Amino acid sequence: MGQTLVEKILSQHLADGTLVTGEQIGIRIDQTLTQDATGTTSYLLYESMGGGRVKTDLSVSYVDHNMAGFGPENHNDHLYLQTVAAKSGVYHSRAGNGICHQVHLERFGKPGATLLGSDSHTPTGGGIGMLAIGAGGLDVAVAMAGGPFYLKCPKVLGVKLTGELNDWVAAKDVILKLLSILSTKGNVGWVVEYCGDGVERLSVPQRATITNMGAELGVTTSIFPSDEQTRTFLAAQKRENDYQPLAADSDAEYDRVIEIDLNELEPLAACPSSPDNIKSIREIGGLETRQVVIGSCTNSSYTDLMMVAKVLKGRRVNEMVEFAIAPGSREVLNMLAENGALADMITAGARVLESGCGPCIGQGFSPANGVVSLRTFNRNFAGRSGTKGDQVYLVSPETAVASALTGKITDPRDLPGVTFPKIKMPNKFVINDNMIEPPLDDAETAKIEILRGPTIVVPEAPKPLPEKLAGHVLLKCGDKITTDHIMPAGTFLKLRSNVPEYAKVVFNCFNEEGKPTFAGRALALKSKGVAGVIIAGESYGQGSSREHAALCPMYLGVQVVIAKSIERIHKANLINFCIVPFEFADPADYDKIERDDELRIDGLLEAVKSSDTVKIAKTDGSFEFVGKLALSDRDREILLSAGLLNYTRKKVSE
Ligand code: MIC
Ligand code: SF4
Repeated sequence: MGQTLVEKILSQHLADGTLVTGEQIGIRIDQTLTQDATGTTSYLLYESMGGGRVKTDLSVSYVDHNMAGFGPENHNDHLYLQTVAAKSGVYHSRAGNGICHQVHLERFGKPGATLLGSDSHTPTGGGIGMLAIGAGGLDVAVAMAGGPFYLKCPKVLGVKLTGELNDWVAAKDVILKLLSILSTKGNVGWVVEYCGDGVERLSVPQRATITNMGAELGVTTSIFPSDEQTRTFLAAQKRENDYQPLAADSDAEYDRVIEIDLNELEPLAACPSSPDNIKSIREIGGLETRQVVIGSCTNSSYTDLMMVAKVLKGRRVNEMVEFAIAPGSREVLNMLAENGALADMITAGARVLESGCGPCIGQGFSPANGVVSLRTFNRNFAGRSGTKGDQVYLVSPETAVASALTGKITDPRDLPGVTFPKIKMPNKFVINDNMIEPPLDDAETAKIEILRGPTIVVPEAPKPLPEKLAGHVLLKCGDKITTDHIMPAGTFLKLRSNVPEYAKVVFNCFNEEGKPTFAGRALALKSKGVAGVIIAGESYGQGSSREHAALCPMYLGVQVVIAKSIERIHKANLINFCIVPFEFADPADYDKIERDDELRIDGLLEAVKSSDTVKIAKTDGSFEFVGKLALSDRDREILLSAGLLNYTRKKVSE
């Protein structure tokens, strides 16, 4: 039997274990990326491991999330990241150079290579045929130090694309369609591999939109073959040497196959407030909108924005709509500026934002109360925009620009008098890497002094697990709790390098005015030696890779999470910071535990050592249930070593 592309890349990179579905494997990581909001912790932990020159082929540190600079925190982070990158042999892409995933695709991505990134949208690199995986910053630090990355050998879902997209139907509609089929939960342990003749007619930026938002499925990653489209893109980036053709064998067998006929797709939207709440634009058309934003790592490529500029040329944005465009990279912005497209956008009434994450992570442009905001982004979790009760719809750039002109959610096919502007991939991109600082030679590296502003605080190490745990249920939450619920971004994002400060807003969305906060209650218990416990429903920890969603609760004394199910990256982060991730053996037991219950786990340490289950009891003796531990041997060792940092130090000294 032939191999899938995923199997081929995994077997070429296998460093530990055997390629048997569901078994734990370690793979060699060729490239890493970090961004500023996760990068400072990642590099602080990398330094704690001993630092030195990275052992990967290539590592890049990007600044793209925290750029507004209200107060000194952001700039302190940038200076730390730039100097620690120089000290570690890491490329540094400066603030303003663009969003990590877009720039990495343009300047560094390489078919067939593995990429580990401290950002959940790292799978964008799958658009160029990389096996690109999102992880916590500590996992990325280990990879920079030359350690393998551990994951469960995935099941491979073949998504067979046939036909061709019709005018005004976009790559975004492909991934929205897939989200409508698979939803955001229940896909842990899968990788999506695209195949079928429809693939040939999708450009690299279109493929990257699809693999990018594949993160919302909760899969490990998504990947496209590397073919003529890939070669053309790399050649236009003056990187043809990085090209190699790659595809699954013709007789490869997938664990499941889904077929999507591109011809049958229509413009879609993810409605508030989940990326899998999909409706067709025809269904929701006519709804008034007051804000439209085009950008983010999902939809801000040159071809996307040229299409937008052509539609806007000679027209005017609806007077009731605030309309913004954030180009994905400086390369894109430069090209739009040079060919006049930028002027067309500005003339039409667009506000041009800098190349970065911006509104996608609540850094400004929050919508007014009660209005519909249309965005080309990948996430619309409640409140992520910075407005409580927000109504964010995720759409393609085609739908976004059409709606910006009419002031109503508009199917772009219904836009009167506008023919679809087909944008060709340029033969040559305008390349200018002068905002990327390359690694230095050893003599220059030795002279670098790492700059650490006072807002950069080395995170506290986790405490070893107790033999028996006396715990208190600090919070009971429902299904699909995202890491944005656990650790809000927006105005708090600038606190990422300062755990004691950032921890104050853990689960802020559940805090009630005039009542003690989650953090306050947790710290009070911690001071009495009582462990914090979180009870959750399905798909706990969806979304971002932010390890702060484990690190900050750990700082507050949380030692156990008991959920119906936990998402992949978050579960790894919990283990890395020595929080034990239990699942309910019987999901019905979830209903029998309430906030403020006292729980005992007498056999905690023994269970972590060697058992797949443990008894958990209410301290008053009224109820007992079974917690399931789905852990690899390595996970157990990490927990027993009080977290990944200690575990790695131990391994290095051995
Ligand atoms: C996001 O899109 O949620 C982020 C912000 O890029 C995160 C990373 C972070 O929280 O810093 C992600 O996707 O992993
Ligand atoms: Fe940035 Fe948004 Fe992409 Fe996250 S999803 S990397 S915040 S643009």
